[in-house]
Amino acid sequence: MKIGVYGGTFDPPHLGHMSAAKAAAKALHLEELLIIPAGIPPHKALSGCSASGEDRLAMAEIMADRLGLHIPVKVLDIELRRAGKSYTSDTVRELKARYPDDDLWLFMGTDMFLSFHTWHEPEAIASLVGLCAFGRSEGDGEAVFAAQKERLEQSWNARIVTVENPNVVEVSSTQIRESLQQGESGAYLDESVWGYILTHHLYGTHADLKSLSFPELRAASYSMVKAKRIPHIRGTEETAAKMALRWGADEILARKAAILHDCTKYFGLSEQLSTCEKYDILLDDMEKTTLPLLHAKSGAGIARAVFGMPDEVCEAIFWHTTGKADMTLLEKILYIADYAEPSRKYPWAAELRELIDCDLDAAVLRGLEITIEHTTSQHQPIHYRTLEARDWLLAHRKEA
Ligand code: DGI
Ligand code: FE
Ligand code: FE
Repeated sequence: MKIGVYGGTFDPPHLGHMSAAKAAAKALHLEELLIIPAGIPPHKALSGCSASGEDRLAMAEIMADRLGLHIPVKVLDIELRRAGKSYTSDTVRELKARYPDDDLWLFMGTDMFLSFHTWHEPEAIASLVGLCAFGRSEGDGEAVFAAQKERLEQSWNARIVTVENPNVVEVSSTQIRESLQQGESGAYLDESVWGYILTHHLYGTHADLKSLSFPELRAASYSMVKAKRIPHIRGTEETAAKMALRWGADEILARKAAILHDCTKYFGLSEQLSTCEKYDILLDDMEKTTLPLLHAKSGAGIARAVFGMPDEVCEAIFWHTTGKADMTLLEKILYIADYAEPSRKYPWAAELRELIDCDLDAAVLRGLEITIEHTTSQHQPIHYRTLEARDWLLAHRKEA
């Protein structure tokens, strides 16, 4: 199997890294990519305001997921766990022991490639892996690499591939750290990586999480979830905003509730339970053991305690999975926008999209019935709040 190896400080990972990784993965026809944040880089001192290894690992995980490559992309902490300087030769030996039968290709940018012969044990590296050099600025074509390529091929029999990157993004982590420190927003960063930086106050940023702007709040929420959930969150926000205008609710609150509604969706059971405990959220016995129900509760806790959301928003998030009897307008809007947003591909989504414009209660009722049918077909118990919500609407709703 052909495996790419992308090491770096990733302090922070940025669009230049992502564009290079995509171009190299495509050019080499990789079947897997390993991203390896450096512990103590041998060639440069970490800057004064650099992020911890733990944060760089977390940001690398976000980048890996956001690459959108259709091959496995794994982030390894082998250099972060190793004591002393992070020598690539040690890393490559460790990888070769792990992947003895695979064809490993080490990524490097122009400057690293041109100084390759000065690295620690370059010959050993070249004997174990292929070298994949990519340009870091627009002028870095074949000509820049040619002499060094020939030299390494002749002296050490190195296997070398140079990659043209038509979408090269010319930026460095140093520039990004400086602009973040000066309070500029996250140019050249993936939105979710920027959200991670903001919520963890990295690189001298000091955003007040309780009064984030909309772009900041979106970035913060997206940084907590997998890439594949982001279109759903965007769709829920736009649907909720339109419904707020249609039914006379506060559009700002509808957007805020939608942006944060699934922010804890990927927390595991123990993190869900500890989050609820931390924010004094009481759970019933069924909720304690039913993972899909818990993100609404923990999400409401984080919306209030971390992001300073008003009660109406927190309540809408709190009830967005089960619903409840006698829901407020905002609660109904979030509950049903979550089902009817455009990225939902279920056969019944089209029916809901029509209903949300003409009969809000009928739409919520239909959503509840669909949940009950779906949950029953999965042989899962139905939460009593879901049944109460349906029964309340059956008894009270005004026919349109
Ligand atoms: O978070 P989303 O996927 O966007 O949507 P959601 O918050 O409505 O969660 C849907 C999940 O929750 C789905 O897996 C079904 C589950 N669910 C909803 N109501 C009930 C339920 N599961 C059980 N066991 N009982 C319920 O009443
Ligand atoms: Fe949800
Ligand atoms: Fe959702």
